[in-house]
Amino acid sequence: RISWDSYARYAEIESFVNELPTINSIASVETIGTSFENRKLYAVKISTSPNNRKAILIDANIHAREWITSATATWIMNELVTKPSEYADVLDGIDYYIIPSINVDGYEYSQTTDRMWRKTRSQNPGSTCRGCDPNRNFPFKFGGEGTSANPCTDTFKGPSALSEKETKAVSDYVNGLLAKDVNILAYLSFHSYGQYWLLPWGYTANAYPADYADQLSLGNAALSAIQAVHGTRYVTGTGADVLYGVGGASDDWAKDAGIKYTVTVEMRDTGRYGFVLPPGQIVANAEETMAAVKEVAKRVRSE
Ligand code: 0X9
Ligand code: ZN
Ligand code: ZN
Repeated sequence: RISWDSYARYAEIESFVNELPTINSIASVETIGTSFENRKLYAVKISTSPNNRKAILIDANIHAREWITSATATWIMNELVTKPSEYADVLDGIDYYIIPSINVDGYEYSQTTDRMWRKTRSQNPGSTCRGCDPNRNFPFKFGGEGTSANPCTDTFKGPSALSEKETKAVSDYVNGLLAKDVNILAYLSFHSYGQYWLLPWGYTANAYPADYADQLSLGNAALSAIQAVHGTRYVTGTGADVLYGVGGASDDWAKDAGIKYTVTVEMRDTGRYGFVLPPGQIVANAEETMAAVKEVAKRVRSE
């Protein structure tokens, strides 16, 4: 079992997700692929009804060093699976598809060798530098703003879109759900840090989808919900207006694929500890994130 008073190793995350269906049959686990170093990649579905309903998809840990994101994803799973009646307002009418860690090789490397590792761990032909930035490796605006062609940089886009087994697994999984008519209305990509609720479009500044008013209204509702829990203040706006333009990111790719609400959630903090968020903040961060998820569920349910 994971305790959420420290950051779990990937082996613990694996045994945790595989245990969930034995705790409550509302959870089911699927292996969605394997990593470059052959670790299994998982998605957990949490659903209180056999009818194919509206769905929210969550991914975490695209970036290796952003440990709080997988800790939060597993905490959310645990709450929903062990206390479903407490979370009736989250579970009613909505199915959850949660990927607890995408960049598992990078995550383990950041645990054992280099705490600040960000990328995957794949080998780049002709270079001794490893990995590419999975959040520059998706097919939408691949190679655009904020991306690098140099394998030795932290924003290396990779040799081609979906060159990484990990991004390919996510893309295949999401496309597979959409092909099965799973009605994914929201896609939350968990990152850290900065306390931002980033909306599309993120590939360039001053670009807004036609439904931006809806995006912003959900963003503002999420901000209030987050602040109500522990007073934590987030900022919302497009990824490119608030931070910087990024091509090949998962958020814009999901929006382009037709998912209405796509958000990059940059969790705690604003820089005091940065990526090295003390484990004592895991639960508080997860609680306020759950409040935001509840707000998203409320919105999605009425769409
Ligand atoms: O640079 C990123 O990939 C994200 N920030 S992080 O510090 N977690 O690396 C922000 C991506 C926001 N999305 C877009 N701008 N498309
Ligand atoms: Zn990130
Ligand atoms: Zn609390």
